[in-house]
Formats: sequence, structure tokens, C-alpha cells
Amino acid sequence: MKQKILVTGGAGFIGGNFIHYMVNKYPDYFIINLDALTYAGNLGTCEAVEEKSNYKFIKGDITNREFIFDLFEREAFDMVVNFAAESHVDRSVADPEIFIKTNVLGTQVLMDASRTFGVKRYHQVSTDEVYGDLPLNRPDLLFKEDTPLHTSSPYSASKASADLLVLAYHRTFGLPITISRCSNNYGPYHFPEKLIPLMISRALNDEALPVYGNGENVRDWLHVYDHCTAIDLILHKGRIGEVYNIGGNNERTNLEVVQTILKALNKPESLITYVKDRPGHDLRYAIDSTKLKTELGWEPTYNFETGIKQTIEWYLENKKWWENIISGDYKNYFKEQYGDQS
Ligand code: NAD
Ligand code: TDX
Repeated sequence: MKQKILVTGGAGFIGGNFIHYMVNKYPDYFIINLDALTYAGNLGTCEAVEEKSNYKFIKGDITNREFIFDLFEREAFDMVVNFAAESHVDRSVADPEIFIKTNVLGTQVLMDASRTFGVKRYHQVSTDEVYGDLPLNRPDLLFKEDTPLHTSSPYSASKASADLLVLAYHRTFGLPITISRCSNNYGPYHFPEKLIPLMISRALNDEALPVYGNGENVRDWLHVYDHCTAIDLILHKGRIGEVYNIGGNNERTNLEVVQTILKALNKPESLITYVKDRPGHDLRYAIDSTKLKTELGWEPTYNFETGIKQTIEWYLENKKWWENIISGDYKNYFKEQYGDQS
């Protein structure tokens, strides 16, 4: 059946990959990409699908209620997938307010419009960070869907607040929702303020690689393509009202990740520079995706070795995309965030 799907935040990293995936996989669906084009949004990310007849870009802010209500009335969406967010933990430490506005109030506006105009599925893209962190010495512990929410940063608190609101809209108003909570994504079009693209782009320029603390914090890496296949399955087969975890089963310390990148690029480990730790830095994330695998049959196609190889190749072949970003406003952010430390 034909579907008209609103994808918010589609000029960002994961939303952009999801737009590519959906536009190509479902030629008879109509995909609308709504993005405010903040510092993290980049229309270059969607260039390859720009001319497709089943795709349209609209510039707009999810917190603008009047604009969003007009848009929903005009377009009569069947489904909404909300990726739009402020997504960088360090920025939330520097300035929490925009995180509450976009991530919490923006979600509420989208859900109010979804209720009013009878959207058949509202999907919220959330994160494993809502569960807080796990100890480094308990590899047996993983986040499950019923792990209590327990957040550390203004970013994760804003995402958890949004999740609670989404669940409340389901229970109170019967809004047909699903939520996915995934681990750290990596892959093409990842903004170079995040660990993996930051390290690749700086190593290629022979610049110092700022590792927070002792580099022993652990993240579970999920290739963005596998995240897209999971959301596709949840949208089409997931049960209304349910939360699904999506994880890569690829736990690595930050130091291991940086060393892997240096080795692949044939660059020296002397580029690694230890800098002051992130305040409130979560120790370890690890996701149990059993529910998604057993209920919906999801399996990731990448492991960390194949995924990081593909990602590094993409950054080598698409220098123009990230060099444009690095040479712009982002330069000032880097100076403020890292100062003279690197
Ligand atoms: P991103 O920062 O790369 O992209 C966010 C996009 O949202 C940008 O294009 C930006 O312009 C847009 N946006 C921001 N505020 C907006 C607003 N008010 N109205 C409309 N558009 C707005 O983020 P990402 O890494 O692609 O993350 C996408 C989603 O996935 C987020 O909800 C994030 O919390 C979640 N998530 C990300 C990861 C990860 O590893 N990157 C992991 C788990 C969950
Ligand atoms: O310069 C750095 N040095 C460093 O050591 C940066 C930017 C990060 N780090 C460390 C901090 C983390 O332990 O690397 C790890 C990964 O950091 P980020 O790339 O900032 O990701 P993280 O904080 O784990 O959050 C990401 O995953 C969950 C996304 O940015 C979130 O949007 C998502 O919800």
C-alpha cells in the first residue's frame, strides 16, 4: 500500500541515511524530508535523491506549531518518523536549553499534529543513553527495553523526557506510536564532531586526536545502514505502543576505536592526545536487541570490522562533503570545545 511518510531531521546523519534507504527501497511511497537545517543539517547529504519523484525537501522547524499544523493538514501523512533533534552530548553540556526545546517540545508538537490529523504511525527515534550507563567490569549486563530510565547528560535527559511523553500520548490519547532506542551509530554522512568522523578527518589531516579521560569508556557501535533496516521493520511490523532496542553487539573502548582508525589510515599513535574528560561521562553502553531479532527477524549486516572499513573508505572518497563542514562555522565550535588541549 502507498504511504506518505514524514521524515524529520533528514538532512542530518541518520535521518539522511534513512531518506536514501526509503526513497530507493519504496519507489511507490512518498517521502517528505522536513529539516530546520541547523548547524548539523546539510542538504548535500540528500543530493543523490534530490531529483527522485517520490521525494521532497521542506525547510522548517518542528517546534513551530502553526507551521507544523499547516503542513500536516496539507500533506495528510500516513506515518511520521522523528529523527530531528539536537544530538551532541558535549553541546548539551555547554547549552542545555535548545535540547529541551527541540527534543522535548518539538516531539510534543509533532505528536499533537499527528493526533489532530490522524497519522497512523508516529515513530520516535530514541537512544540507548536514556538507560544511563553500565559498569565497565560487568560485561554480563545489557540494556533491555524495561531497564529503568536513568540519564546523565542534558541530552539524554531530553531524549528520555521525550520518550516518556510519547508513551503518555499512547496511553492517554491512543496515539499509535513506536519507539526505537539504538546504540552509537557510525557510517557515511556522520557529522565530524562525533568520535568516529572526528578521528578520521583529523587523522587524515595529521592533527591531534582528542581522547577524553583515559579512553576506556565503552560504546556499542551500530552501522547506520543496520539502524535503517531496523526502523523499516518496526514501521511495517512493529507492535503499536512498543519500545524496540537496536544494538550492534560491537562493544569497543574509545581507545580501541581510535587505534583501529589510525591503523587503517597508516597513521602513528603519537597523534592520540588525552584531554580533560567529559563531565558526567557515561562509562559503558551495551544493548540487548533480542526483542527486535526474535519478534521482527532483524539481523545486522555489518560487524565493526566490515563497517569501519566501509566508513573510512566513504570518508576518503567524499572529502568534499566533510571538508566543507570543517572549514565553516564548525571551526569555532572546535576551538571552544577543545581550547588549547589538542
Ligand atoms: P544529527 O545531529 O546529525 O541530525 C539532526 C538533524 O535534525 C539535523 O539535520 C538538524 O538540522 C535537524 N534539526 C535539529 N533541530 C531541528 C528542528 N527544531 N526542526 C527540524 N529539524 C531539526 O543527529 P543524528 O546523529 O542523525 O541523530 C538522529 C536521531 O537519532 C536523534 O534523535 C538522536 O537523538 C538519535 N540517535 C542518534 C545516535 C547516534 O549515534 N548518532 C544514536 C542513538 C540515537
Ligand atoms: O573528541 C571526542 N573524544 C572522545 O573521547 C569526542 C567527540 C568523543 N569522545 C568519546 C566520548 C564518548 O565516550 O567518544 C565516545 C563517543 O562520543 P560521541 O561520538 O560524542 O557519542 P556519544 O556521546 O556516545 O553519543 C552518541 O551516541 C548516542 C550520539 O552522539 C548520540 O546522539 C546518541 O544518542
